[in-house]
Amino acid sequence: MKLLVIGLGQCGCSIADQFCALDNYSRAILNRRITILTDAFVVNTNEADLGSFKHIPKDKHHRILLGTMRTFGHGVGKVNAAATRIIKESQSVIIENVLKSRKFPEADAVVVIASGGGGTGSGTIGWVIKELKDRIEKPVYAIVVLPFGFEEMGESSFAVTNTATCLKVVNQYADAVILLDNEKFVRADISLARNLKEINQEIVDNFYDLCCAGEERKRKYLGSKLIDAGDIKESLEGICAIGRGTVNLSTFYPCKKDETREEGKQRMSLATALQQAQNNFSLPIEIQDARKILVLITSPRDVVTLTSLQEVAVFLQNESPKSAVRIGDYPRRAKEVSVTLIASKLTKVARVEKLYLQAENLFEGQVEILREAEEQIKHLEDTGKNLPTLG
Ligand SMILES: Nc1nc2c(ncn2[C@@H]2O[C@H](COP(=O)(O)OP(=O)(O)OP(=O)(O)O)[C@@H](O)[C@H]2O)c(=O)[nH]1
Ligand SMILES: [Mg+2]
Repeated sequence: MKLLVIGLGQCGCSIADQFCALDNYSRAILNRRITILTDAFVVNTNEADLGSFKHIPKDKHHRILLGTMRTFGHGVGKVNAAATRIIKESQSVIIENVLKSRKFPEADAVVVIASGGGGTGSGTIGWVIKELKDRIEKPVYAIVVLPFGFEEMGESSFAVTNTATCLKVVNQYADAVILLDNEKFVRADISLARNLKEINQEIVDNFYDLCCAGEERKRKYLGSKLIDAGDIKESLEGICAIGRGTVNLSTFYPCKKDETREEGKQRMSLATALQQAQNNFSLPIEIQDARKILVLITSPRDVVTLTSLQEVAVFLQNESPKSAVRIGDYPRRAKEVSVTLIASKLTKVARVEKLYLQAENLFEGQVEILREAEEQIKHLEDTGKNLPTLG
């Protein structure tokens, strides 16, 4: 599956840049030589941010600055409504660049990425997706990043109100919305910058085998149950979570001395990788709330037997009886088993419900906070009213 990627705001742009890094890695002569991106664009209202990416082409068609007349290149300072006003005035700039992209016809889908908590990405992503859906026939998927817990504190958290209002629009227009919860992956022992870098790498790496599997041209690497763009498109719907687990096979692999023992070890590795994939879901979810599941097992060819495929399918079907499960294999990796798992069309998402309710309370509280602030400021000014005025 080949993607065209658009990053909006700082977070969206950083993840789009990471997608470009993954594409470079995948295309490398010493690696798979598979292209997974047709093009990548970054968009921001902040000029300085646009200069900071390593892998996105450096021209102004790929690094798009919006709203200069309103922000003078300094961003919207977390006010997502201001970003929405800007995108409504200038969104065709993005679409025109996308449509002019040389390999656009080869893209199977467009992926638009932003954080919910910021201003630019959060305020623009819904409207960019709407315009794309109006103008192109390809599926348009969103990746929306949910805030860290510490950003949700206080009675005026932009992160909460921005994320909630962003999700409301994105859910309405995107073919599927993959949520990535920063809070789920936060590590207290490392810097914020390193946290963000690792989280971005983690989310993007989820797409590596998934996108490569259907683009593989060498017969020896074709799965017996191939997962290609069609399966992925059928599997992605509504709110989704994605996760991946990887387990190293024994260094003695492929030791054939004791085949039964070896097979036992391989099945154990597969079970562990599957469990890890569930633990690594980009969002806290209950898998029984999914209505569609996609699972791709990447491993050396002889590791995945028909029995082990069946075992994985039966396990997931039992865990999530109402889901349509699609399963595939990709005989590519050496000495490791990797499981990529997508839980899609989620019917309950506690994290999103909580954000919506929290945002509603904050919006209600805002009116009172503003009224009280004005009253107190007025009181402060009144206290000094008898002082002489300078000049
Ligand atoms: N995972 C991840 N989260 C990020 C990254 N950068 C920022 N965030 C999160 O995104 C939110 C802030 O959004 P930004 O993308 O910085 O904001 P923006 O869209 O540029 O909007 P403005 O700066 O307000 O114009 C916060 O919740 C951050 O925790 C990143 O590189 N990776
Ligand atoms: Mg910014």
